[in-house]
Amino acid sequence: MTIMEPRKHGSASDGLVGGRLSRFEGRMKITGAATYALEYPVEGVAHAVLVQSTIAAGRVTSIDTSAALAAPGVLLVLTPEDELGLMTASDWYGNRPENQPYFPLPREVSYNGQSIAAVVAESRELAVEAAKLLRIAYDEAPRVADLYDPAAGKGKLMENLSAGWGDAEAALAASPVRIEAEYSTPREYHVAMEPHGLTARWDGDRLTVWEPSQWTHGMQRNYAEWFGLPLENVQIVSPFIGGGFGSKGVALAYGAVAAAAARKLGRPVRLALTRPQNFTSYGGRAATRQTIALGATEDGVLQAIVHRGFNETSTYADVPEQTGAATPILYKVENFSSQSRVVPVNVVSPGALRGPGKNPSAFGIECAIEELAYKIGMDPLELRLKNYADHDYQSGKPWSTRRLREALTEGADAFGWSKRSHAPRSMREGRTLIGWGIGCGTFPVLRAPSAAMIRILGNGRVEVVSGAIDMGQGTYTILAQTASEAFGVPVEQIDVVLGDSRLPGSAIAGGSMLAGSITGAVHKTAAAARDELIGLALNDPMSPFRDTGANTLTVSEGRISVPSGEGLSLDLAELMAALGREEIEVTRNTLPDDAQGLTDQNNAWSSMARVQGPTMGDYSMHSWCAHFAEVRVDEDFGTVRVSRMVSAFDCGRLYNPKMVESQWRGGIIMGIGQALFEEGHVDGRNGRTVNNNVGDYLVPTNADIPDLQVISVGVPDYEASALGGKGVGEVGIVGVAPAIANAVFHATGKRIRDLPLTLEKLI
Ligand code: MCN
Ligand code: MOS
Repeated sequence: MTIMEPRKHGSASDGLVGGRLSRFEGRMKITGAATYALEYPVEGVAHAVLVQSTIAAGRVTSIDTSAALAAPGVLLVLTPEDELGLMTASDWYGNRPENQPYFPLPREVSYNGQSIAAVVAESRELAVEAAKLLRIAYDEAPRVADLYDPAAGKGKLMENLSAGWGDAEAALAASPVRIEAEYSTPREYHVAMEPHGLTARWDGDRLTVWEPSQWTHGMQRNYAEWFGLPLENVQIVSPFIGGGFGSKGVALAYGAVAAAAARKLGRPVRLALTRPQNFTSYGGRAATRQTIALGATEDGVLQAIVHRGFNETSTYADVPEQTGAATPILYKVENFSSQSRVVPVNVVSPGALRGPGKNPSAFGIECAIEELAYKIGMDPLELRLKNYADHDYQSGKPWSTRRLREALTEGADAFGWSKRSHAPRSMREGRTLIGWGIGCGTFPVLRAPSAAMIRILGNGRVEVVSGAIDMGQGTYTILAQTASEAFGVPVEQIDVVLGDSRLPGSAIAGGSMLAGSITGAVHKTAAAARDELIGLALNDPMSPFRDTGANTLTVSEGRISVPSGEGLSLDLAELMAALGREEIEVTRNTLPDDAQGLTDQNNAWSSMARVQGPTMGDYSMHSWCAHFAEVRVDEDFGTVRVSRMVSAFDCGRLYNPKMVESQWRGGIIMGIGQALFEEGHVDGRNGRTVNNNVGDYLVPTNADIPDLQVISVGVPDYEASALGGKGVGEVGIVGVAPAIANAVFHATGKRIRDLPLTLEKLI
């Protein structure tokens, strides 16, 4: 458990909700003072390394472990032969198959790079050396390489992800103007700075896991179910995380291997994935293909959208990357049809990567809408405004708040869009072609229950305590601000304790739902703690306020006072001393009244079962954005530089605009990477990810990133969350790639429909 003490920057109001308080764990992270999962000093720790399959499909027929076992310092070798005694855990929604054993090192090989063995030794180096001595024999089977492999077929229709209204096919056929094209995105990876790994230690039948986690309570459940333990016997410790981007939301096979090895050995085990293993031990964003057909009138009124999407998935799980997620809600359209299919190929199961679904979906529809604009000779901004959706045509519900019009118009003003000349290749400086493009983005508001604890200590400090996590997005900081405001205590007097599954339950830091959820819980708890303190001050026989005759008190700037301002006033430490109290502890949660009895045990926050989607209520609730991109393309070499971006967002109220601007910029930077560089290359001979390292899998560097201007056009949305904010963490990436692809078309006249926009596609 790490206690974070906020330090104040700038003005006094910076410490309240809406203030620009700086991330107070940032300094610890960049100076090395923050302890990451693999750095915990754990006595007697042994080191495990994974051995991964070199074929993409088939079976392990034998593993000769004799040489490895005889190597110096080797303690244990695990192979598919070993019965680890694990059971399959629940899925995200808390559904658990009965009596289904779990094999984290399976004999059946479903992809190249699948873990099939592990070697544990006294040091990591000894384990690495011994692992090379394993003799593995396979029975290889034919593999399906990717979405384009003829053997892949058309996949499986995901009925629940398909949508339709009106008569899209007929309306399309009757439309005077039509466009139809296929858009595709490659395999993309999270590449969080901190690689995955863990340290696992058993104390009798209690398991402690130091592992970076976006969801301590969810992962606690994973481990408990694998090992058949009561939830309270498992502790996940994760106070600092070097980025997750969706990859650290669930416990993964390597975690089961490390914990099982620790149990077998009776010794703590540390397992650090190599960077290449981070490309196959969990999945990134699935490759997608989608066709979009738009029908419109000659003056640009959309008549129909027909969307057909495919994404690759593994051969053992149907994981959707929903290319039809943004398509139905960005524009007003009376006739709509969308179908999504998953296509099994020999790859690790894809995962959630910042803006799952919405991201590739926006790439399709936002490119298509500009293709339509050029076809009818209309400004793409005007076309978007002309087809503005006044409500959600999919659910039929009104928007809670939707300031996408403001995002488009204010973004356009800040960008100088009116100076654009419409024709492709019409803006240049010498041999540099200049292009401008727009991409809109959206991300749903997800709501989940959370709990929090407030502790008032004898020394007058106030602790905010939650099992929620901070992977860099600012949870520590906004919770200090929330408690400061609700309690009436300056932010410097508040400590925030996060990142441990023993602490009160919290929503996942995923789906951009944590901030709205956990600020609601802390706000409620801090207000309750303040009321409890006032109650004690008024009623406790030892309280000096008993003599004042006051029937109410105020708490402000950390002082509790009679309201007149002239009577008795004590600071928290003085009051706690007078009351003879060491500590006052208040816990609350945001479960509805009829569900207050729920706990971890029955899925209050350790599964997604109680997460509410964007239309589970009277309104349709989403964050929105509009990106304006300027690119410069070298006419001779085809190199693309993003030279300027302006992005305007509606994310409701901002709890901390400084954090939010960083979140938006972070998303935009990832979007620039997606547009220009990112692509998992697979060796056609064996299905291996070739560029499985940060040297070859290109992500943007500082030199690739221009000035990024971000603008907030949101208004508080109290349908979306208790404090009026909508999700921030993911919407920033959504719409960036199409804005850049559209700008590249404007610059060059070449329409590239498959990401990334590399130079060989342009020359
Ligand atoms: N915030 C705010 N006002 C709001 C909403 C959010 O001030 N109305 C700020 C807060 O600082 C909050 C942050 O934005 O901590 C993100 O809030 P939210 O949108 O609720 O997202 P989560 O806290 O649930 O974080 C997860 C989200 C996701 S899903 C991915 S993926 C992602 C992202 O956050 N991964 C990240 N941002 C990341 N940022 C960093 N540094 N590292 C990652 O791995
Ligand atoms: Mo974010 S991809 O939902 O962790």
